[in-house]
Amino acid sequence: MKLTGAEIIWECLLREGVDVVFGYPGGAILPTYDALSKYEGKLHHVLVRHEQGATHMADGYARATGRVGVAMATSGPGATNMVTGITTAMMDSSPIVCITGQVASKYIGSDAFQETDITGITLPITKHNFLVTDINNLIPAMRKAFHIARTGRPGPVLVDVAKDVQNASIEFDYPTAPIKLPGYRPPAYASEEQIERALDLISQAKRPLILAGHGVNMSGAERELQTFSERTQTPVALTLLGKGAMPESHPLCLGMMGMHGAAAVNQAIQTADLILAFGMRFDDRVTGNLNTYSPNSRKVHIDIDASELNKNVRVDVGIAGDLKTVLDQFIPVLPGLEHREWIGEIREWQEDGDQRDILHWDKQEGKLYAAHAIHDLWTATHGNAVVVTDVGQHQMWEAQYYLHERPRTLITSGGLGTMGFGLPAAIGAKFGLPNETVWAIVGDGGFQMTLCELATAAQENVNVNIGIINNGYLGMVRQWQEFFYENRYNATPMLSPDFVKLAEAYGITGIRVTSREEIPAAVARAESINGPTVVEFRVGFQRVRTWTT
Ligand SMILES: Cc1ncc(C[n+]2csc(CCOP(=O)(O)OP(=O)(O)O)c2C)c(N)n1
Ligand SMILES: [Mg+2]
Repeated sequence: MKLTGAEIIWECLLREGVDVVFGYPGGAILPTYDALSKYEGKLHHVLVRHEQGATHMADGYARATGRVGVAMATSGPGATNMVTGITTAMMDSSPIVCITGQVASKYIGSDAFQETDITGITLPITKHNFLVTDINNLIPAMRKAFHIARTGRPGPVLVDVAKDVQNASIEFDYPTAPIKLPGYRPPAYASEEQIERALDLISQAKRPLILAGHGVNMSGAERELQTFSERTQTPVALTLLGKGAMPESHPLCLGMMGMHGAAAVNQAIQTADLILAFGMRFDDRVTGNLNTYSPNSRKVHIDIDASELNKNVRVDVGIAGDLKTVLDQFIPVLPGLEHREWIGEIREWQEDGDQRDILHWDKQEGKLYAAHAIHDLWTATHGNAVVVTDVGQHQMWEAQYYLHERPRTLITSGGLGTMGFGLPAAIGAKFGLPNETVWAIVGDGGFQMTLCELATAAQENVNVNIGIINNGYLGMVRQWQEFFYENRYNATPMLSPDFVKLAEAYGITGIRVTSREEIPAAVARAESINGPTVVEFRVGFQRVRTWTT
């Protein structure tokens, strides 16, 4: 049967298991939008309000489900509006496929209306990209895009399809053979020698520590991690994106490391004699000064991306492989160990530090603070919600005060730190996980960057709860001004609209919370409404706990 390029795009999406596409139309992608009528009922298209939102929704969907998220846009400004979302996905290894229309192939290079070289622009921010100017290349490009996005170290892939290709027709013959790409062979296993060398270090260690990152969640290695930790009695520290890799209620789970991590966890890293880094990449927010980072430890690093090994931190054993596969290789040969003294030492540091102190010392003032809001949201949701954050202090308070028991229940922009991520990513997450309670936790600043997506949430009646932590400031920046710029608050006090009225303008219920007592009822009310809800938490300004080296 002959199909147009436009129809082939949708056929390929269906064959890749895509059930929702987040997008925005325009001239160069219009043939594809026109063909959408044929696919009604098979696949849902969500009309976003800005193409950045489409990419964050695809990203949120991907992080929530482990499946590939899909965003679609037109050429030129539509495509360039995707750049921030693509970079966000790239930095956090999130598998998305972005499909953009391009001007007709004969106009490419002529500065045609809405022409931009989006494959050139996105070269450094995609795992791979394709420009399709011949309909015979369309099916291979679509199949390769999904294969590349989801295999190995996942990441964003862009397919730019010229308008004449969307209009052309060919016989639709969808290949079933597995995709082979020369030079692309994601590593899977550890060698026996690597396992033996690592086992030697594990048996000798007195103060071992596992650093668990995003890779644990992405490769689905939570059970293997827990078995490894319990068998060898090795405590586990989490990166921000590693939250959920191990239940935070588990006695061997210490919580978050790094700049906004717990002091005891960072002290454990500095004191350890063996670091086992699983699916993490020694980001500077985790290590601080590399010259003084964990100076007395031997190091074993397992990561799917060989280029991460010895990139920031030199390691004794570097294993390029899929974390779940490699941990499965270790488990049958792991010795049963005890590290009572070491664990006892860490417990003492934890008691000294009492990371939840803010909840006690300012309680008397009767004021509402962000830490209260997040802590009480954690209690009210029984720690069981999928939380999608924006970027800033509220993000770090979430990481400190909302304890996660399950993988993929914290979705946050770690690597790029993209303000404006929270609301659209939460909408995407809810599409992926319709049966989960989803909370977006956003700041007054970041929310205003993408709040146009409230209209998307309203039009689609997405059941997402939006908690705005309104401290009247670009709080995280103000905090840096306090630390390093002698309290000169240039460009950080921020006026906001009346968020309750704003929600109402979109036909969304808005709830205002000004005291701690109101939180449980507000959360219950928001969750009882089948559709989007905005809860504004009016909080006093506070500094978020920070660790400096
Ligand atoms: C797109 C973008 N622009 C600027 C920044 C720098 N930045 C990081 S946190 C922050 C303040 C965020 O303010 P708000 O959203 O109110 O959250 P709060 O820190 O107050 O909780 C800024 C401006 C950023 N991360 N992303
Ligand atoms: Mg703020």
